Amino acid sequence: MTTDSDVAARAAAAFSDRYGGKPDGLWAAPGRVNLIGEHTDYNDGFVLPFALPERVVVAAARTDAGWTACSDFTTETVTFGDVEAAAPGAVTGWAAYVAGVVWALRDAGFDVPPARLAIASDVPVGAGLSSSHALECAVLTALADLGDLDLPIEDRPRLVQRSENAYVGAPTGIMDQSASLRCRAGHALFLDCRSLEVEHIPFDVAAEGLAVLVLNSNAPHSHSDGEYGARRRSCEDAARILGVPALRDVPADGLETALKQLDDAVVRRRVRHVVTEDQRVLDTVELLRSGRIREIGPLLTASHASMRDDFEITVPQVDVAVEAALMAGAYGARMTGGGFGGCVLALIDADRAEAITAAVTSAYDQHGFTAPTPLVAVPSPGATRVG
Ligand code: GAF
Repeated sequence: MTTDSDVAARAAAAFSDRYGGKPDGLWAAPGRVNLIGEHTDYNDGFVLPFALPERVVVAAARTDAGWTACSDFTTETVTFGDVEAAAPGAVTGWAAYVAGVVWALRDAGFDVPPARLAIASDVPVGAGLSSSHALECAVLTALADLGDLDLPIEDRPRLVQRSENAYVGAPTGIMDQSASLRCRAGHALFLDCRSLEVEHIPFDVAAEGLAVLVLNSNAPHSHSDGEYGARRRSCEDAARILGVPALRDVPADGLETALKQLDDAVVRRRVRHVVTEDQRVLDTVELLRSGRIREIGPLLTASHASMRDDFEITVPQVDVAVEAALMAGAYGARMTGGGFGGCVLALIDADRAEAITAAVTSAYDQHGFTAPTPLVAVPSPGATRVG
């Protein structure tokens, strides 16, 4: 068996430690950064994420009955059988992400193989880089292979979303699973969240002397689940009032007319964010298709302003990071992910990563914030077998 990274080696070692022997295989799924298109996925709109090199790796082997999972970040080993796998919510904590995938597969009629799983990860947790979706996608990929399930790649994101929505209980959209499962190295994933059609858009920043710097604001996520659900309900209510299936159906040039039909100023702001953000994704894709990477900078920054002022999902830490990165020469910067903390991304000249990190760190220092944690995000492949 070959392993292609420390994380894979850790997963294999965790398997041997807890269960003895060797796994049947190793499967990896990455975290993601969303280049642009925030809170548009559950509005049937457009998103443009790319996968990170940071991954969850699952070492797995078939067994006789039930499912057992352990992870190298906890001493806990969780076992569940048919009963728990049939009852959303029966398994809680980190293992819910494993049980949820088993449940979603079985609920869709698949004969899921009983298995032992050992998990390792280097996706930062709680940073808005989709560590939990990476775990679910790695588990799904492992179980699909182990059971030789006839499960086309296009159908996999919806199953992971069902696991997340109905078993784990988080009302998330379809972006993160699609990114983790379907991204390609050197490309961003242009996803139409209604049709689920994808286009792999070349995004070779290094070839242009550029980099995407990701700074974890280390801001604690507060009430993020409740706020996320509230934003989602507000968008769905607005679509109902406007008489459209989803906010995606409000065209950018019909925005002013739509806003006049909405009495509530807060709802008007939410709608303006979603409609303008969809258009920014389309504009970004157009620029990338013609190789004009630097020119997407202002769209990234406009996306941030829209999240800050209209969708109201930023916190001071991310606003300060965006401002400081721009002052230090970034072409554009924005918060990425669900919001209320998490990470900021900045499109920068590759040789400016240290200088821009230092500028943001110094601004954080002045505000009394905990220093940000940097990583340079390289567009990487989606979920795959790695050993
Ligand atoms: C979270 C969700 F999981 C995604 O579905 C998406 O809505 C995102 O927030 C905001 O764009 O990552």
